[in-house]
Amino acid sequence: MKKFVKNIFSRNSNLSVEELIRKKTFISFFFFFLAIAAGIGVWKWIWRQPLDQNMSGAIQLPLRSILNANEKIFDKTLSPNHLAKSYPVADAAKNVRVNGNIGLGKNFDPSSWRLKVIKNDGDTLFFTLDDLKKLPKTEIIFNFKCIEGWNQITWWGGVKFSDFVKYYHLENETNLKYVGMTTPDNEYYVGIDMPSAIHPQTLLCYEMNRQPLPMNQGFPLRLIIPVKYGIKSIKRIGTIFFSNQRPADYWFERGYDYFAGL
Ligand SMILES: Nc1nc2c(c(=O)[nH]1)N[C@H]1C(S)=C(S)[C@@H](COP(=O)(O)O)O[C@H]1N2
Ligand SMILES: [Mo]
Repeated sequence: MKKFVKNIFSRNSNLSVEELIRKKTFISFFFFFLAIAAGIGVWKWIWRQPLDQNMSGAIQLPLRSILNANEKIFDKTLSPNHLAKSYPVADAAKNVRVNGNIGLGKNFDPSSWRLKVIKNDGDTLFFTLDDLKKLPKTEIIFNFKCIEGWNQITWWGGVKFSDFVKYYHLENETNLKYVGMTTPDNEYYVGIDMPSAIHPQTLLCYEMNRQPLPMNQGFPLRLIIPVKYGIKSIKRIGTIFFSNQRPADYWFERGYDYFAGL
């Protein structure tokens, strides 16, 4: 044993082939376990760190700083400035996946639904689905991507958010930095940066596969925002508001990236 320890620290040229093999094997394993221990150490350290209280309060500060760094790189380079790829009708899924159902409670009364838009002068506007259908209709077939890892090519129709705000002269509102949207029961809510909201592919959507939105897809109106992950495509919009502060965001509060850009 003493000899073996001595061999570890002696020059390779003084060792027999067998001793050299034993030495190298030992050193490899030593660093292998050291790397594992370091990994576990860093992992434990992260979990002991304080939460990002002034942000979401949901994840440890070191993890939040990594998300913030990513955000600096990708926020400006990706989402608002590019078009998501579109596909032919033949590629669109017939059986469209239903994922989240938060905010799609059973107590919903379609006949009393109105889209509520809170203006920044304090005025509130209300729209029926027919009001929205009178505006120019835009369709998009794109690859819908969920942060959980699945994706699906799907076909949607509605009015561009940018057309909607133009038509109803919401310029004072779109000069602000963010749009907030919530379900009628306020159970699900998203915040969207304005460049992504007025992106030409962002729709207030009322059709799927040329049919009215099914209930579980957010009837009567959902957001379709192809430059973001699915978490931002809120189903069943009740209220829209505008702000320079980041509106509350359901998945941000649970530790996800605020922008969720693609
Ligand atoms: N109201 C509401 N909207 C929602 C969700 C939800 O749980 N509730 N889930 C989001 C997530 S995580 C995804 S991936 C998409 C899924 O849309 P789909 O059900 O049409 O596939 O909706 C988003 N919009
Ligand atoms: Mo998702």
